[in-house]
Amino acid sequence: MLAARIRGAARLTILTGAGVSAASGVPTFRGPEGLWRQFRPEDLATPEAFARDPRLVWEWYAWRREKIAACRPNAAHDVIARWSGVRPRNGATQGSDPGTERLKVVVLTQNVDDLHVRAGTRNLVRLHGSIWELSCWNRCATGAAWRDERVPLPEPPPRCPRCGGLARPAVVWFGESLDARDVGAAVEATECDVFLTVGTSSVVYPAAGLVHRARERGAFTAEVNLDETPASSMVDLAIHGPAEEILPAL
Ligand code: BJW
Repeated sequence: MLAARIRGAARLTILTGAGVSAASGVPTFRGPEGLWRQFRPEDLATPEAFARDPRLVWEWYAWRREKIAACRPNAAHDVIARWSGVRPRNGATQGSDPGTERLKVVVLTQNVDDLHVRAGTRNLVRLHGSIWELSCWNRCATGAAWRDERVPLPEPPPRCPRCGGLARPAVVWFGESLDARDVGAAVEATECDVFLTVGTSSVVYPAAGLVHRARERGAFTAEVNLDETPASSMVDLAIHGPAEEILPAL
């Protein structure tokens, strides 16, 4: 049913969360093995936490960067990359999957691991930023981010190369606004034929509200997740299973 919907669609929007990277070995946030079982978000993922103890926050991010650096995109990232219109990561000269030639795909991700980038996904909006980018805590030079992929990071906490002040991970913490352009692109992408939400607990806003908006605008909505989420009862189709198996099967 979902495959037929996607085949018939002109515009497909996919919203992804930590569950998409779980099979790659990236820890999720919620659930039995989730990061929030071990750590409190208010101690590590808020501007107040960083202001209080930047070294502690950086130690946590440095640990996560090391874990993520050892991870590779999995079959779910690969399928999403293919649908977004690129050649597969192995460089084979295949085109898009049959029936998807005219499909316009927008991928909205809450993940900061950049595994979608490494899989070659096009039209990607990183709603919560990237763990591989840093920005100036003092917002010198308008707070523009720079890329720093060094693992391990020498002498955390790292410094801003422009003003010498503290650098921070260029991710979106609780209580912080998402980039207005990213929100605009995400809202625009809710104007679609099929809206697919994959591997997200659907509890963190504003991302969690996008599937509702897509449905209001007439999209066929579907969820792929191991478990029930607050979105399960409102989507047109909820498929329970691992994204790395369901997406290739689709
Ligand atoms: C599988 C699988 C497999 C496993 N296959 N599935 C409106 C209402 C209520 C509250 C708010 C609201 N608007 C704003 C808020 C406040 C807040 C919020 O939403 N709070 C709620 C938690 C209550 N939002 C914000 O503060 C946001 N800012 C904002 O809106 O600014 C304006 C504003 C501020 C304050 C008030 C009002 C307005 C910013 C949110 C930033 C979130 N940041 C984090 C950390 C990013 C940096 C980092 O990584 O360190 O983003 S928190 C964390 O949660 C991370 C994730 O991107 C995000 C979502 O998590 P996700 O991806 O869904 O992961 P999990 O672990 O929760 O779920 C994984 C799922 O996968 C599970 O369901 C599994 O079953 C499944 N799964 N393996 C398929 N193999």
